[in-house]
Amino acid sequence: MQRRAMAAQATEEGSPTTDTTSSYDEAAAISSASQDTAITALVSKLPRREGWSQELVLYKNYWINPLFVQGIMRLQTSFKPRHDDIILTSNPKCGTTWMKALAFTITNRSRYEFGNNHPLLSHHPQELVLSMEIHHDTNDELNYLEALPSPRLLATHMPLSLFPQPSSIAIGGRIVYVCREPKDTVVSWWHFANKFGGGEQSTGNLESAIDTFIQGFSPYGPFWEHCLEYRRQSITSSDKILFLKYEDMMSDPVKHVIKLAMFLRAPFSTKEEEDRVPEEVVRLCSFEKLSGLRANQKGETIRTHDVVLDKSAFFRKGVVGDWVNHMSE
Ligand code: PAP
Repeated sequence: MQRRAMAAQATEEGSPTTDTTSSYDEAAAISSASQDTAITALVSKLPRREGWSQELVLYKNYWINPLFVQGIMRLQTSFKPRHDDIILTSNPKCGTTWMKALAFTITNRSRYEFGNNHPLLSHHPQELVLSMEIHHDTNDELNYLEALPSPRLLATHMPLSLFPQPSSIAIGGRIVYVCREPKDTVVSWWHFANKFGGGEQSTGNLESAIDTFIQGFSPYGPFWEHCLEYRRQSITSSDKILFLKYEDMMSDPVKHVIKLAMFLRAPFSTKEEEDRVPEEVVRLCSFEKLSGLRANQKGETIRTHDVVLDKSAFFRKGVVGDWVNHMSE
């Protein structure tokens, strides 16, 4: 509840072609009373595969944790997009935590100064911006999304093709997508999965993880299809989708923070730029700053059901090209 309250407070200011299931249409037709049971039943019929630390099901051509598919189905039946929604998206391990911190800080900078009381100093970025398909277990709990004041700052790993209809961007909302070098992404995932999945015993070695990742079998994979859905749409609708790369952001964070603020309709004024506010945002949200905070080192972030993650698991190295260090493994 604390996460939700915090998020609410903060917001006050190549595509897959083969359809493997008709679950979306079926889910849409289910009455809300029986929705939770029906959704569980639908997900139980999806093709399953083991190989990562978590079992994944194939839903509309994407391999996703079954609990998150349930969340997506609930969104598809119940989510009400708003014209001013901001949705942060990415493949997992591509920079979500960083983007949550940046977007939160930029859009709330008139509300929170960069001093000791800034929420980022006491709250994990994952608590400040909620992941749409992850932080709820039943349809009723989706009501918290409805309760958030506008403009809402939300996040998801959903592919664009799975967005609830009408899609947020169709009615004026905006999406920020972060893409990352897949070799660094799979290395990041593998370390992350080892942490919460019982080590290499359940995850397998890095080589086998890379093999399955390349085959398209990874959480929210296939990786490139996920990226390309957003990339293509960002080219035709650049006012609705901002497509960023983790490596570009790392090489010139200030430039990208200015660009991000512009896209989020919260541009920095000349005075703010003179006062080096963009640099302040970069500093506050940097890996070095965030990973060193007690709020991000101690304790657990409860995701959903019995999956519990250490807060520190979201901060490992935060560098470009770490895959090179794993080539001999
Ligand atoms: P998620 O998909 O589970 O939300 P996400 O935040 O997208 O995870 O990715 C985590 C990666 O971002 C980690 O990369 P690494 O394993 O290669 O180190 C993490 O270290 C990195 N990361 C977290 N915060 C920052 C930050 N402020 N700046 C740069 N990279 C960061």
